[in-house]
Amino acid sequence: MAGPEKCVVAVVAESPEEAPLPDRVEGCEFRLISSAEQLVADAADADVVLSWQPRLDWIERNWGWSPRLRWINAAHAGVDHLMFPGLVRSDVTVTNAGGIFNDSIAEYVLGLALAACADLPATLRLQARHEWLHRDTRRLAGSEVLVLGAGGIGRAVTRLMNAAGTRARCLARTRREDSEFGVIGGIDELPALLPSADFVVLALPFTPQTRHILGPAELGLMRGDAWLVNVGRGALVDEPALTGALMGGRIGGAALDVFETEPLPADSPLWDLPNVIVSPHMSGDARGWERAMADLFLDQLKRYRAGEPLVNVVDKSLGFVPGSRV
Ligand code: OXD
Repeated sequence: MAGPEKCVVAVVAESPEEAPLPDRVEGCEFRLISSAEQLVADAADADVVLSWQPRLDWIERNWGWSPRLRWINAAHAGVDHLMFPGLVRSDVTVTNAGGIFNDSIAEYVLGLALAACADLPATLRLQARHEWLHRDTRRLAGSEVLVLGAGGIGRAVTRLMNAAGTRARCLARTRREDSEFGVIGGIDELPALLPSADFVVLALPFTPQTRHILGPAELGLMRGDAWLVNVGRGALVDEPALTGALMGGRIGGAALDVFETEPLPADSPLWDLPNVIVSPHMSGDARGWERAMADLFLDQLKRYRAGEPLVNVVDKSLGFVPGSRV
């Protein structure tokens, strides 16, 4: 993909401070776009969009606003918010933020699993009430962990969980040999594997095929003391079925960083369940992520301008970067 002589980059962000880009890059002009109207008015000649904020509504609603558009770079791991028919059918390239969040998310998942083992949510509640109540805890080492998703994030989670002494295995669309893990299981093995898992971690891209991959039947196969950790997308799990399983004590608990509706509505019962940890879609956002994201984009921009292949290219027919290890 050869970049044009002069390259206009529409940076879809709330403020200039949000995306730490340099003031100028030779041959490129950055334009901050912070409203749908501005996209049309100020970026009608944009060659590239850096979608720092996932404003699908602006981009889809105004699709075709720039006849020069060649490439959209999402500052996110998941690009489900961009997979609307007009863009999927077009020859505009989409890239994601592959690699930026892997290790932060892996550490976050490890932290959540350890918090569940230490019964930390109950300890914090008891502490707030000045109550001294001894309980036994649970070891993480030796636990069986199923990680759904074998992209960069799923792989980093599996690696770190194994380093912490768990027996973690990664599952993907289809079973295959893997040079690092020996074998990556297929999602169709879930019914056989769920009944013995201590932890189930969702790190899949959200696509029509992965929607509600954990539904009532799968949740019903989980152990009464198993925990679900979701760092993928809320709709990977049937949220009402999950809420029912948690309320009925049919699974041990859930650490949820993503939800079908975000922000999680104030009246969601998930907020108040004692066996649920709710966090606001922050599992990958360890300090410094913005700098790493900007550096990745600038590197991609250099490739684009030099006519070199971009990395992290999304297969729009799948909705994710296939075969990604980063
Ligand atoms: C995501 C992200 O895709 O925050 O969830 O990057």
